[in-house]
Amino acid sequence: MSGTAGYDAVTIARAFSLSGEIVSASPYGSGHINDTFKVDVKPDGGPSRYVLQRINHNVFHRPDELMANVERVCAHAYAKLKHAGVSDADRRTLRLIPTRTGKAWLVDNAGNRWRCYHFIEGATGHDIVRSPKQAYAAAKSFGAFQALLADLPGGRLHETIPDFHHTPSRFARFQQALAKDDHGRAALAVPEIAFALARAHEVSVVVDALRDGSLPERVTHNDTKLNNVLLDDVTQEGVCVIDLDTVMPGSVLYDFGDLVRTSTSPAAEDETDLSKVRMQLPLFEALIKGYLESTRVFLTPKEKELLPFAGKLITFEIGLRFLTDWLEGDIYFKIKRPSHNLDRARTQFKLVESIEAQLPAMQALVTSA
Ligand code: ADP
Ligand code: GN1
Ligand code: MG
Repeated sequence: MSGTAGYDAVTIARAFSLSGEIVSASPYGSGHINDTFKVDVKPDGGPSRYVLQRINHNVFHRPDELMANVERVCAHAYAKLKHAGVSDADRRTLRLIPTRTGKAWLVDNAGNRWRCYHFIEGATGHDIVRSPKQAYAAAKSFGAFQALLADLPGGRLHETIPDFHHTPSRFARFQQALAKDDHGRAALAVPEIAFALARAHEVSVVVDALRDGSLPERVTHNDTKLNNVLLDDVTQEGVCVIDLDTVMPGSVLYDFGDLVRTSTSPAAEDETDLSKVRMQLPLFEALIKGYLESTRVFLTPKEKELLPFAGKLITFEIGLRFLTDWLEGDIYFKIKRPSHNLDRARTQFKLVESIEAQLPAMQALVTSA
């Protein structure tokens, strides 16, 4: 089963400790991985809505480890915000709603794993960046999230998807998919494949540096696209970082890079008019300003220096993943049309080109920041 249609979300929601009688549950958001529902309840002195999610177990093979991570991350972030006297800590971090039997998550009769979060009110995740103010706010929030988790106790987090940002492994998988060409699609993507193959030499910069210790491993979010931080509807300030499934050990560079990918172009991730796709320098400048505001205290000189390159690297990596998924027959990302993954790959590669053309200017901005 794929998509949200086949699930009885109301029945599932009844198993969680919600504040009142459930009125409805409807598909929500634009994520590519999990099935998300907004659950409305008749409030009985408590909240009037919640977020219910089915964890995609084809993508996350160890939901138990994933949920152990999420519980630790939420608890630590909430406790720190409370301790710091943040007045609206309830809105600043995700909080899990337990099941009626006190569990953090639920397994249904078909083996699906479900969890429930409180709903962050008055804030929105944006698919397309609208202003430098939004870019600044998103980068500041993800930087603050990294700072918040720098002292997470309890040892290393589980790797919920092994080698998630191991760009050379992503490249190898692309090469395998290309060699097999199981769906006979390679002939339809000749320029995109050539574009990818021409950039093989750059894919290992970050993983090599992590391995030789010249870049530090930190607790990172790993999926920092713009719509994974909710911005206040009135002030546009960052309110809450969401989508915690890939919080695990990694490099801050992939986090910053994904902000460049998703918060500097005026076009959607799947825009088919490629003339609209470009990296806009004022938005990059806003990202740098917001990100350094939260991370300046801990970022090493090498991390800082690689921030522009990180934007290029992850945009290439995600483009490669879309292209691979297309070659493999669309088995990973949710799609809404047959060419969706190829369209997404084209958009990413166009953005890579735009970043490549502006790397010196981006580097100059970082140096002077
Ligand atoms: P996916 O992994 O599929 O991207 P997300 O966890 O990002 O799933 O959730 C999908 C969408 O649901 C988000 O982009 C956001 O719009 C919305 N959402 C998720 N959690 C909350 C929450 N606690 N409060 C309000 N909206 C939320
Ligand atoms: C997925 O879950 P979502 O939609 O926030 C993907 C990211 C990709 C992104 C591309 C677990 O993110 O890695 O960058 O799509 N998440 C996973 O939009 O694979
Ligand atoms: Mg998401």
